[in-house]
Amino acid sequence: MVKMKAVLKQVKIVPMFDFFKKNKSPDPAQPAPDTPAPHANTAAEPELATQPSTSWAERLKTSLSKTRKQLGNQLAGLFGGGKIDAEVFEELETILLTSDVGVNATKNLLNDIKNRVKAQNLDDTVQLKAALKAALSDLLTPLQQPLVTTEHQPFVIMLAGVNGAGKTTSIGKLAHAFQAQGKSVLIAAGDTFRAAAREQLQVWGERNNVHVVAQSSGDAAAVMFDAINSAIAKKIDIVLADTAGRLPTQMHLMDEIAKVKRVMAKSLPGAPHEVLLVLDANTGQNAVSQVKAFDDALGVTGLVLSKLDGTAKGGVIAAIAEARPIPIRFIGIGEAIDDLRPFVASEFIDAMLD
Ligand SMILES: Nc1nc2c(ncn2[C@@H]2O[C@H](COP(=O)(O)OP(=O)(O)O)[C@@H](O)[C@H]2O)c(=O)[nH]1
Ligand SMILES: [Mg+2]
Repeated sequence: MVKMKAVLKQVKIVPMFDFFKKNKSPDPAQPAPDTPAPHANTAAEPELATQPSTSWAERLKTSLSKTRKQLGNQLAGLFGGGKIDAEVFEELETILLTSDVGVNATKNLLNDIKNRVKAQNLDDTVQLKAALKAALSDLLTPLQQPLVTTEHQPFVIMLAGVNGAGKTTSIGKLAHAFQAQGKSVLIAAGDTFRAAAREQLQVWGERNNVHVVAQSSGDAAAVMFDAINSAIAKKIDIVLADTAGRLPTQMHLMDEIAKVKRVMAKSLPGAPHEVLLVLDANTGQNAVSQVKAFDDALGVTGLVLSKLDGTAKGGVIAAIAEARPIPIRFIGIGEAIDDLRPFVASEFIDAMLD
């Protein structure tokens, strides 16, 4: 509870339209541009996806400082100059493995780097950093596919994840961002396991002019049904559906969330249009098992990697990309309302390594 309150407090102090720089002062007479477009280099591509603001890049860097210490500093030692030999690769392997990159991603990144060393005739370790960055870029850039919400109205986004992953916080941040783009938002308080969670969302919604559909009955499927029908009637642009946290090992709960998803489709064919899995970066390799389990149960279409601030385990992003290359829609680097942004691979790699 304290957590959502933290977000609530931030609503007052954080500049309202800081989330997507492009929409700092939306003109109601002019339709606001949509969330980042899917294809790079198109006219519709919002500035944020390709031209991250300096301040955000700096904040990302600050947030990833623990990961950078874990990964970047060790690599700086290794890439300090000298002959590239088997020992260097062995040391690189150890650094990647101890930085949560995971066994498979480490193996593939090493192969990729070795190929680059051969193809480009690299002989000094100072040249390895660029090779590693290029290999990481090949792995992560395909996952840079910002969420597009214009194709459906309402566009229904379901959030899933284990307890404490950052679902409700992310919903607050997303509601704020969509509103800043001039979109109407409705929240479905589908975490019916905790009454306090529902009430907190309702209070937050009232203060921020976001309609919150909740039910005291404790039936998440009924909440979704109500929420989607209300969104259709009110011509709402975005529905953000919160769900109760669950462990992938609790099969009955995984079945239940799959049922919640099916009810959405019955209320509105095609819904949910996006199934966002929220992952706490602190969980390291465990995040990989979560992606697999939730994807198998729900068909995850996008990821939110939260809490990158304060964790040394940011390297897990590579392990996730290797295990299930699902688009990383957003990354979260703090509890403030504007601490969630679309994922930009190059920016992320720079923040991890430089
Ligand atoms: N530092 C940090 N904390 C976060 C972030 N996202 C969420 N949190 C915190 O994580 C805790 C759990 O978040 P919550 O949204 O309630 O998780 P839920 O159970 O998945 O709904 C709260 O204390 C949040 O403030 C983030 O990006 N960075
Ligand atoms: Mg929650």
